[in-house]
Amino acid sequence: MASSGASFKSGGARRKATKKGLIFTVMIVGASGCGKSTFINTLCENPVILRKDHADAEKAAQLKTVGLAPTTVELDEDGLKLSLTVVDTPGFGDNINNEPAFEDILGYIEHQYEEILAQESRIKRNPRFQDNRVHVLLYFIQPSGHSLREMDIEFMRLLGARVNVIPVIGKADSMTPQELNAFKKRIMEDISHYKIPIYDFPYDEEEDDEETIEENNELRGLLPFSVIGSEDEVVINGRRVRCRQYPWGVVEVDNSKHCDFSKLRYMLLSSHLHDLKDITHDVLYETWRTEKLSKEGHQDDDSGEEQ
Ligand SMILES: Nc1nc2c(ncn2[C@@H]2O[C@H](COP(=O)(O)OP(=O)(O)O)[C@@H](O)[C@H]2O)c(=O)[nH]1
Ligand SMILES: [Mg+2]
Repeated sequence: MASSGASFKSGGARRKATKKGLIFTVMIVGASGCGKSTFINTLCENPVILRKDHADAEKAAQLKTVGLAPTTVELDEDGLKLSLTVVDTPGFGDNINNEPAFEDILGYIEHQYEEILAQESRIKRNPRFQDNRVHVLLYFIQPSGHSLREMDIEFMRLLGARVNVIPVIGKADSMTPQELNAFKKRIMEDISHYKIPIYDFPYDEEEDDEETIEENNELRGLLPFSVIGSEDEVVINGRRVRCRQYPWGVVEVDNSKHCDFSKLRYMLLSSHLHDLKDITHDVLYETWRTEKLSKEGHQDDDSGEEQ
């Protein structure tokens, strides 16, 4: 599968939010120190994740292994209640052999699918059952200026078959705009060369309206999103802005001239939230389910269904 559900329609206001609000889960993966925890706090607009440098020694020692740490925050996005769960993966990529970390993360994602399958097969549904499927995985690429590392390629290839993967360049303020553009271009060349299945804002030329097509093309053109994280605010011209301060000036998190953070946040939590959820259910979960049941030797009576 080159792209997660290229035949899938995007957008579309089909679903009503429940009383509890919409449920959405994001997983953050990438090397230590590339700004994941800071990004999560910036995304949630709350210090939900204790950063390494703030944490006590015990916590830091714990961070040396891959921990899968889900945190849920309730957000209000333009009047829409959103229950956002962010799964941090501290310790990823810190070992010489990262296969166990890949397995842990894949295991976590597939475990949520197992739970759904078990729930679907019950005669009486559990009313308190919570769908914990991961709707999108943000893969942080270090701002090295080179290209993808072997580990990045392997990881995204493996996980892209199970979850919507969106590549992101962390700490984008460590590169000049020219360096950043060249780096983005090289990464996309690698992604296409190695046929890495990422979420690339799929649309249907025939079914989708012009506006959707244009928006998706624009977002696709930004891939991989460059992000800057910060928990600090300063007042500039009477406006409170989240930024990183340097002796030569400030870089603003929400300024689209400085990085793609605001566009990424809007797309995740607003414009493409339903599309990411739909692809998770209709394509990724469905593929996993079919593979699993065929492996176990289940057969439909009316087999003849073609994929
Ligand atoms: N220059 C720069 N530094 C950052 C950025 N985000 C985080 N940092 C710093 O990088 C270090 C590691 O960040 P952290 O969020 O703990 O990374 P994690 O290990 O991936 O969770 C901290 O000192 C942060 O203050 C960023 O966007 N730009
Ligand atoms: Mg961290």
